[in-house]
Amino acid sequence: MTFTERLEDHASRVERHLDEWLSTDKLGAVPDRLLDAMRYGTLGGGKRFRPFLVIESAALFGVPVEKALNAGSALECIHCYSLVHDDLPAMDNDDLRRGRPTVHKAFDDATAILAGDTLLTVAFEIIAHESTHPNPAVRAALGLELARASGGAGMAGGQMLDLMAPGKMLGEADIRTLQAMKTGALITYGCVAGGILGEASKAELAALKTYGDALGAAFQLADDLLDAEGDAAVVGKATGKDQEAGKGTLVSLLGLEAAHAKLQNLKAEALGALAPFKGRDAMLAGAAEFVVARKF
Ligand code: GRG
Repeated sequence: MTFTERLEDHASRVERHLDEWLSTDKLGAVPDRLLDAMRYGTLGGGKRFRPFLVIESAALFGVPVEKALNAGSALECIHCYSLVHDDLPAMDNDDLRRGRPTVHKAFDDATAILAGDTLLTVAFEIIAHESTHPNPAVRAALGLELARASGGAGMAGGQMLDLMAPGKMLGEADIRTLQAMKTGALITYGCVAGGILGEASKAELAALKTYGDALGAAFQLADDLLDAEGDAAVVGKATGKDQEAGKGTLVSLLGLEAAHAKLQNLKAEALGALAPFKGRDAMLAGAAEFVVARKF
């Protein structure tokens, strides 16, 4: 199976799993409107790249796909919550997401806030459920790392730094820190979570973290390059949405050529970190190639 086929195959399994979890059967008496908004913001779109990382990192240790679906779906709930909140008028104020109206446009702002809040809590409900792993210590480790990745020193903190960025002269180290928190932390978590599920050794977990950190940085840089080059093609210079908003990106700081070179270096770093898994790392290596080559 090629990388793309595997990505799509896992995405359909994650979709079905999320469809099952986001129901009153699993969650209890969630009001219809809230559940509808949560389902709207989560189902029917997205590459499901983060669950892919959980599933494939776990597979390194012989964990079958179905045993990684809870952790992968929990991570996707956090990702979808972040998108729902990021799209709100108080943040990025976007009308479209995944090719259709954002949750606050399809419902209303208050419902979108609650849908995001509830997806965040559902993630931890899924992790804590005994079907995630028979060993409670493994479930606790998954929950602890997920809280760290998504919280104040992770994604939410990175979003705060991003909101404070306009008007500041951020240097390369500041931008890397911001992006590692805002975007990278969940990607790194995806890789480390697979190792936790597979009861990997400390050295193996460290290798997965190094791989995830480089992959996350590459993911954000590729996103910034797409943003810049989409507009650059029209106006002849890098003026993407984030740059118009006054947010520093590595592309605006370094220029297109150096940013492309950095992207290649990050890919090499990610691939290098997979050395301990030689012979069984094809899908994670494919993920690094995919991130660097992606056009959407
Ligand atoms: C609101 C707490 C809070 C955090 C928001 C995720 C995020 C933090 C902001 C999104 C801003 C953004 C567009 C960043 C670029 C990288 C990114 C996260 C892209 C979207 O992820 P994909 O490409 O999306 O995996 P799909 O739709 O495939 O799931």
